[in-house]
Amino acid sequence: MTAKEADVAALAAGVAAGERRALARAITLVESGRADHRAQALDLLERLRGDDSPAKGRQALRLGLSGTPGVGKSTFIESFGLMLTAMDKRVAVLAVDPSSARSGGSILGDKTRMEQLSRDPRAFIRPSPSQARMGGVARRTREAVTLCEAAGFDIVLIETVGVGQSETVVAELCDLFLLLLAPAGGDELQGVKRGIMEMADLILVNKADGDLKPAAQRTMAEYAGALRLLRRRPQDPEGFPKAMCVSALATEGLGTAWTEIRTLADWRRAHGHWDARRAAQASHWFEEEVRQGLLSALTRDPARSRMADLGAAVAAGRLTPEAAAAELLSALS
Ligand SMILES: Nc1nc2c(ncn2[C@@H]2O[C@H](COP(=O)(O)OP(=O)(O)O)[C@@H](O)[C@H]2O)c(=O)[nH]1
Ligand SMILES: [Mg+2]
Repeated sequence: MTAKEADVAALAAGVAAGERRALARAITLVESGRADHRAQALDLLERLRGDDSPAKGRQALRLGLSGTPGVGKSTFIESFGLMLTAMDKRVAVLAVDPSSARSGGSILGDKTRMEQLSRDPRAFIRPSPSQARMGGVARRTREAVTLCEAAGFDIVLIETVGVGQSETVVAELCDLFLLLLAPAGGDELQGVKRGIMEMADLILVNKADGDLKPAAQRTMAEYAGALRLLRRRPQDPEGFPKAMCVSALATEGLGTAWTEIRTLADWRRAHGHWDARRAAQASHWFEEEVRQGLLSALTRDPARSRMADLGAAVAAGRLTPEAAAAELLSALS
């Protein structure tokens, strides 16, 4: 065993033992763009899946959580997370944040709203990686989810800011998708895109407290109506997807939300939908890796210089664009 392999083996042991520092280092490793780190990251993930790893077969409940800025995601994660850790559950929080390149990571800035949870020894909060592009962030987040699972976390919360594209990505990472909404006037219903409604397993109308309570209840009723109009999905038992009211601030409705989540998760496990979804997600990420790998191969030699030569030939009229593309692609495959 080389020194590097021994390092990775030690890291795998640390992750499998549930050590938070080892987990943080492992996530940093999978997020790295360096080729040697990538090889180590793949080695690490393989070791954790291996027959002799204590982490083999561990599964967390992966919960996606989406909502526009200000609806109360951070406040919800704090309250909901603390409720779960008080039940002796271990909770990890990750983020897919398409805007983090500019803001420097949403969760990091929000740690003030997750003050207690971030100090809780049963919790692990990881800010979203900065700089990388959307696709890249999501691919590495999937690996981070896997690492949290291997570290024995019971629940992995994957937060995203609702901007359309990121929900689709998070839906490919989670077992259940929660959509957090704020109380609003009737015409706001159109503000949530149909495609996002169709992804939701549970719609939580937050801020159902004080003066906002009646508006929250109206909003909830409107969404419950809208959900009934959607096409029935095979992965849902009677009554799902569901809309309900919560207050993250007053910690109301969170226990009920947890019960609904477990009911749905148990039903899907019992009826084969859980495994089927994970299998479909694995295929999706395989294809995504291939696509991204091919795109990045185009930015490196020999493909890059071949592309430049062929591009010049096309510009000079010596080759048609189609013939040049076919030539490049056949060299790649
Ligand atoms: N009244 C009320 N305010 C809330 C609730 N949850 C969050 N807020 C407030 O809404 C604002 C945005 O919350 P935050 O958690 O940062 O939202 P995020 O941008 O989705 O992460 C803050 O001022 C919170 O105090 C709630 O349940 N009730
Ligand atoms: Mg926030």
